[in-house]
Amino acid sequence: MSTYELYYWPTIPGRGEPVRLTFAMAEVAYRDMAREAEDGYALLLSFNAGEHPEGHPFAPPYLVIEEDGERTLHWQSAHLCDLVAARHGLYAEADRSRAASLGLTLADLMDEAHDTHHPLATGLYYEDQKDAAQVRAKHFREERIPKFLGFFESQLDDTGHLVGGRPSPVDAVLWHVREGLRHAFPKAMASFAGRWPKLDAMTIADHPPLRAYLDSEGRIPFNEDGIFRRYPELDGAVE
Ligand SMILES: N[C@@H](CCC(=O)N[C@@H](CS)C(=O)NCC(=O)O)C(=O)O
Repeated sequence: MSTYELYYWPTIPGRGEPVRLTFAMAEVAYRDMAREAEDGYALLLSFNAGEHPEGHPFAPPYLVIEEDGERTLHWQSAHLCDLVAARHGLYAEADRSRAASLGLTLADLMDEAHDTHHPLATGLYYEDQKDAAQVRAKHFREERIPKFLGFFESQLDDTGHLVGGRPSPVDAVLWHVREGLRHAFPKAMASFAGRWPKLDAMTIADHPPLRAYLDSEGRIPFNEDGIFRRYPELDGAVE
């Protein structure tokens, strides 16, 4: 019997959300430690500072797995998704490398979405890098969104799935990223309507446990502290 503890910033979906979606698909219970804690930020900061016996990870999300009395520490969001998916049979072993590759590509896309509002440095406020953000966001809207989403459209099979002809966490994360892009760049995404029909048709309705999670309080709405931020000045229609 394993128990899972997820450690991630308590008020944003961020890079914790792919992991939460994977747990939801697996229908596996986990504790969302920073959201349970009285001061979730302090908990994360102490983990970042290497003050926990499990080890000193680089950056959240972190996952602590306890098994047979032994606690092990893991990090890197795409790796955590793969770990949970593989442990709970969410895809066949033969599909694991493809699923992991697609998951890492989605993490790259999330990084680039983040960098539209923080193009110079994560440690600077958005207000201190607004001019560079305008340039970065224009390139993201006009070049990177089409490259990434066109790629994912080409990877969806005729049943609308990315891996093994059945729903997998990689589908859930792609769906989430599509929703995030629609939140952050509504005008740009409206310009692309009809360009990627399989992506547009993606739904989580074929997976009731996922729907239940999305309708629960566990799901944190997109907000302007996270990766997908709606800053109208960074959005615009694409020709
Ligand atoms: N590639 C890592 C990125 C982790 C990351 O950047 N985490 C953010 C929160 S979303 C953070 O707190 N970073 C602190 C830092 O990089 O110093 C992943 O996907 O897990």
